[in-house]
Amino acid sequence: MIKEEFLERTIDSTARKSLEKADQDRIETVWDRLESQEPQCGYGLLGICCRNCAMGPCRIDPFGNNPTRGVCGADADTLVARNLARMIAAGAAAHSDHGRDIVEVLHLTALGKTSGYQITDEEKLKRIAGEYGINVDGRVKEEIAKELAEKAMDEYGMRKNTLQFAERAPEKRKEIWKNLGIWPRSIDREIVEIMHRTTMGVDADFVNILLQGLRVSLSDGWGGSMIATEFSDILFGTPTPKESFVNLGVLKEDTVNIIVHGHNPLMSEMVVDASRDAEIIKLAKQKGATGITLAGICCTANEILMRKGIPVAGNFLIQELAITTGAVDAMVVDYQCIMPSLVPIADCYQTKLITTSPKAKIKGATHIEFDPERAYEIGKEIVKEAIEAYGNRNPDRVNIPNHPVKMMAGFSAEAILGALGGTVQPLIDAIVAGKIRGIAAIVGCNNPKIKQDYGHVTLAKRLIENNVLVIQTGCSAIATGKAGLLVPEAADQAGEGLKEIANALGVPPILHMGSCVDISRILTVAAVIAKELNVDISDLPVAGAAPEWMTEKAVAIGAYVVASGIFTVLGPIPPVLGSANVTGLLTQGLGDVVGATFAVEPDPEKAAELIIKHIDEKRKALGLTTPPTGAS
Ligand code: BF8
Repeated sequence: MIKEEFLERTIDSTARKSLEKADQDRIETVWDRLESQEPQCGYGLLGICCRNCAMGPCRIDPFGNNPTRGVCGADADTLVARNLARMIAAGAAAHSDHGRDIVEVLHLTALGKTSGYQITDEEKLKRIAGEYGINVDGRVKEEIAKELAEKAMDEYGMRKNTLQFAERAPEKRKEIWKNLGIWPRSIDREIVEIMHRTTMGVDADFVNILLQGLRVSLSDGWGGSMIATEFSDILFGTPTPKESFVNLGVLKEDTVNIIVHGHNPLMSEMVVDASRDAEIIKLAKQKGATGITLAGICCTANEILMRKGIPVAGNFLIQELAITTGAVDAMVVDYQCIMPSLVPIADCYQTKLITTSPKAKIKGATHIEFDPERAYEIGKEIVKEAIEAYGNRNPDRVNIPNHPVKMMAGFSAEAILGALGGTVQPLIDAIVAGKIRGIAAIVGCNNPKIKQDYGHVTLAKRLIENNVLVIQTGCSAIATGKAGLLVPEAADQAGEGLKEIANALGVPPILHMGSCVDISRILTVAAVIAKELNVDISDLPVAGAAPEWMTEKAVAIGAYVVASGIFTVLGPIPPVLGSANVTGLLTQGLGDVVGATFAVEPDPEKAAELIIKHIDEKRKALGLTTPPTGAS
């Protein structure tokens, strides 16, 4: 019998079993630490505290009593807007710096200065180069890649003054951005400008601050994230549909088990290749293992799942529990969403925790630094460390829960278009006919404040039952994968119309489109559909949701999705309620400005209703009749 409190923490059966084991082994987890933080700071939750100068820290009374202003005189509106803008900037920085690393490696690869990398998708290289106005005729791929990478590098600086991929948006959307003065000029510039504007004594107009927040978010969605996605496809291949498995059951008792965790595929791709190296596999067998199992956690998992079909051990809240299985010989991390708590847990189970990025060291972990010039050799070194650690594994402490669940992933924009015969018209026809009521993107994290995966899975189920095609990325996609919804057979749980379309195409009713930077793939598809219909993105029967969001990256994503014209429902409340003006702008005012707003709805059942209502309103405005609700 699993303890009631563990049933409340997660709906993932493998996580529940691992929580039991963690408890028996006296391992402290993220849920325990959340409890020890409660009650959390009310000022922080409302966004009305400021540490931006040494006259503070300041806070503002949420009930309108004194203090109503910080020492400098900033009021609640300014504080909340500043704090939110800094969250957006931090999130955009994370995605965009990931993109920068990809651009650098593409550049070095073009110069012949890397080991293990190659230009895998030459067709895509030429297509993207064409978008950037680069002549591709009669040139070798390395020459084109070098010029393309250099043009992208310019987009991080201040000479070019525009972002190429923003041109993908429909004309009406581009006009909105230009008229509002939020067309992104560069990636780094917008982020730096937020830091400038929100330092002591600069921008104190909450509307002005938030507009810059939208601009920085656009430089992420249509800039850094889109570059990360498209340039990764050039290096590692554009994803195509493939089958794999998910949950902690992908680990095996008799193999060397390696988990890659983090976001950037540069290192994890090399670990994948090294783990398939015949000489390395031989070494593992010499140590008594039957082979090497590689699995992923978080978004680097999604990257190598999408392109290589590598199985997924779990999403964000699984990282600690994976180690408590006692079966992980090495966990290899790059950056983002990596809990420092992994160090003491890894120590308990003789797991090698290996950090690889100079940007993300953790005290107590083994650091093997990523270097693109020796990337493949480093990949082999890492796998050898895992093989060594396998020899130290204590079989008495191993407990791998359950059986893995089958899943399908790999739905890049190109793969979706390919499945539809090269054009979005069949998708549009299905929407017009009401077989597909609309499209909802469910994305984002796990958050221990919410029962793990419950928000994602419940919302996805309700939407597909109502013929809403669901597209997903990030930890959200892993959640529905674990729940068995990312297989074609799950179409049986969809409404009749969606079921018919999914069955005809042989795809699940929920399409896994990749990692969080791959939300840019969703923007690309939305832009293609809007252009085809000669409308704006905000006219489409489309919505977004982040039912369990947690990181600053998710705030940046929410901002660019709304700024792109897509209504978005958040589960957890962002720290904005300390300002009625900011809250009003985000939930209502933005509608008049960018044609979309945020809503907050922690209950996924109600969130589904909000999304369906929104989709039906958009359908009506397009002159499409609303199909009967429900059910298969
Ligand atoms: O970039 S969904 S917990 S892993 S932040 Fe992190 Fe959130 Fe997961 Fe991916 Ni995205």
